[in-house]
Amino acid sequence: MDARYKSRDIERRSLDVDGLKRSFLEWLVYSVGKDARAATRRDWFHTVALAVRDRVVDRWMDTTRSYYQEDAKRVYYLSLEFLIGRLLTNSLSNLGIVDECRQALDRLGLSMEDVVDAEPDAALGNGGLGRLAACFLDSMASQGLPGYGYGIRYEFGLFEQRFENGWQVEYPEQWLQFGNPWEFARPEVLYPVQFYGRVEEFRDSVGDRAYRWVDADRVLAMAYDTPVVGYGGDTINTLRLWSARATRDFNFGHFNDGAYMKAVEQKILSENLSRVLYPNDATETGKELRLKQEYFFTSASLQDILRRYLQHHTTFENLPNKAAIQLNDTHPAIGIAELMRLLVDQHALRWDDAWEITRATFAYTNHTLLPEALEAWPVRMIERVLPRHMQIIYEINAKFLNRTKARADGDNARLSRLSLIDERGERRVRMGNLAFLGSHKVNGVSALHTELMKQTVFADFHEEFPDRINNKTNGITPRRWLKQANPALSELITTRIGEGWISDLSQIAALRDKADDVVFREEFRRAKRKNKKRLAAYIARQTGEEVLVDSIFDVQVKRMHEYKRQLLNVLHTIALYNEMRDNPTVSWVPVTKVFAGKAAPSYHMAKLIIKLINDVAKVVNHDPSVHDNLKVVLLPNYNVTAAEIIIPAADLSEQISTAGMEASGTGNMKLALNGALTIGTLDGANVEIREHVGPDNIFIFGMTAEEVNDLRASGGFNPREVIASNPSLKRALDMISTGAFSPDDRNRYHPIVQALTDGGDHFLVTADFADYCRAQEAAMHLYRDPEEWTRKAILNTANMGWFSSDRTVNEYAGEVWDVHPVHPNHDGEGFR
Ligand code: B1H
Repeated sequence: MDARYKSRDIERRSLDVDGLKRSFLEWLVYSVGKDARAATRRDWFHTVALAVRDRVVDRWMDTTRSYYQEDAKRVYYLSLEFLIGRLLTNSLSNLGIVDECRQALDRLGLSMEDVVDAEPDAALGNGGLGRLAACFLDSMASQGLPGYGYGIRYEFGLFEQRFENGWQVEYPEQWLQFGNPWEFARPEVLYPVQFYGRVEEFRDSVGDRAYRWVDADRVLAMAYDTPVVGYGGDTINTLRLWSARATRDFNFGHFNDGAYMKAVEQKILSENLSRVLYPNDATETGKELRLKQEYFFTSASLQDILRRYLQHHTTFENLPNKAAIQLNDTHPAIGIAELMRLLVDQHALRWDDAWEITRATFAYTNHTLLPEALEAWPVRMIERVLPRHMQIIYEINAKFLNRTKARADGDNARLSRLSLIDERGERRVRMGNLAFLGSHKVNGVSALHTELMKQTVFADFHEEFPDRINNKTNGITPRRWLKQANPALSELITTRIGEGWISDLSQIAALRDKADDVVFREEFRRAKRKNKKRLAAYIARQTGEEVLVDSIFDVQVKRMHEYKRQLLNVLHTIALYNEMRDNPTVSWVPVTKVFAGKAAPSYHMAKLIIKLINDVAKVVNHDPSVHDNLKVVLLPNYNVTAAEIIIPAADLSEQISTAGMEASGTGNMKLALNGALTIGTLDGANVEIREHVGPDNIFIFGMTAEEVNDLRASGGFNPREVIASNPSLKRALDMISTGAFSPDDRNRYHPIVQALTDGGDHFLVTADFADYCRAQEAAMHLYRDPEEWTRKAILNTANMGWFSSDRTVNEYAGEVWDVHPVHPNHDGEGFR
């Protein structure tokens, strides 16, 4: 009998309560090796995860087999970050067995929440870029698209943030410490990756010039596979993460004891490659280890992709018809030179054929225009670390510039802007230019961002290749960000409009009518209140602070960055605090300011802003004269798990970046979908959110991207004048600068005050302050009318259907990848 069918007969597959319960007991004893009396919560988590994983593997193999059998075109999403978070509730929910699991645990005397809480949060990413990759994996699997994620299995994820004395302190995030029940180690899937060495020229069999990369160091990339469960459980895709393993080869002539120990030391060090995620969001470090990480996972992924392709094909001309490779920012852009090397040096293709195949296979997504985030590796570094790739990059550049030179009629400035090499100062390789040139499609992540790409960083390339840039506005998965994170609202929605919205979020538009239904409004408010209670309890647990459930939950959760302007929010907080103290008899709308977010460990200004928020919180929260009308909390260690608790509870969503600087934002979408009203600038996807929810249901303020651009072009403005003309701003800033919040160190915030005044206020905090306060007042005024507020909140939820990552992924599939759904054959067995 076929072993596969045999495995299907056993109990591992049963989805009813009894079957689950028996599986749990079996796993606990025989695999976790514990008696029910001795088992810890973590033991139970591992037990349940392993039992759930059992219910996935047959379908996973069916899916993979179907892709092979149909020789389907696959899409490969190459990303240095996958912010997947916890997987237990996600797997159960997508398999449709949350209730069954809860009951099975109940019968064992266990609480589902306790088991779920024992799972570490897989934080293999920094923020939006990494979470987008995770949402895309969910959307591809949920729609039956043959999509693979490729990345690095970091031993340490994004650092754990704690506050000590109000300051951020970083601790290592050891998420793998107790093992990872979701992954399958593949010790046989192993590829060599080389570094350093030199290039040797030789004559090939037909006498042509050829090159080989010799005397290089070698590291092995070993695969770990995590199944990606699509909604409904029909398609189970694969996330393949690479871990660095030392090779066993020693290449020296004399082999004495000392040399042996030295060599082993070197081997051990080579495994550092996959040790830790770089903690920078929208900034780059220029560190050699980072370049090596980028090449390491890109090279292993390309070798794997070619191996899979060659199982069905003997020549390469069909590669673009069978594989689409999406570059998540420039982090894997070295892959363009690597594919050229593999095709030309290892498979003996002609350069021009290899280039055509490469360009037709790759596509590139740009996620930021911030100059400090645009990768540009020193030529000297690439020459040393990847000598053959440097040659290939020169060759690509020479051929490109030769072709454009004729048409550029002597415009040398334009030519030097188009060059892959930045010749100003230390020579560098512009990875964005390489990614653009080596891709057939290049996209931005919101309409505004794509437009600005055309006008700024890629203006010359856009002129050269007018059909290449396209927009793909980001999206979020409704499975994790509504169904799982917000069961109260999800259940309400499903009772009213059915469950179609879960796999087709456009159906949520059916709620529009309900905005005028008093009963529905009451139920919607009840769901929000339940989530606010849950958050209030979480806040009390995390910070010891008690907050009023009936206050406005005004939420700003995202990485700490000057362009995101947490400072603007803090200044408003102080101004509001002053107003409340000045007017104690007014009946104020109570406000709870909720902040959360990590700062890059070397970003001093961002860390100082964290300390300021904590200092302001200390003063405000303990001042009896505001009568609990104002509370400020900064929640530690913002991650996917925290977001799942915070977002469903928000009333007001702060999306207040300086216009033109936030490429898209995705937290803005999660909050609006969960019924928060946005207070925001016309930046990133906020512009499109306004179009969808309607201008009456969003609080827009501040300068537009165009106004910001004009203001900067005209030499900026004088923040001193703005401050002098706005008493409440002046008073707030004076309090910060004279130590009202830092009596122990009155000069602590000098750098912040400096940046906002003599520093020229680059992010236009003072310039937008007055209009921001006006928008805040409008929000507080509206909150006094619960019916009207709820009506607008419902219209937000109802009008966010377009922001599903299913829609985004379908646009990529149709316009960039040309991939189509495959329906795996599960031998006709029903499931759900
Ligand atoms: C985004 C990054 C990023 N843009 C460099 N760029 C990194 C750049 O470690 N690094 O070197 C890490 C991350 N991340 C974000 O992408 C944008 O700021 C958001 O606006 C956008 O929503 C998100 C997804 O497109």
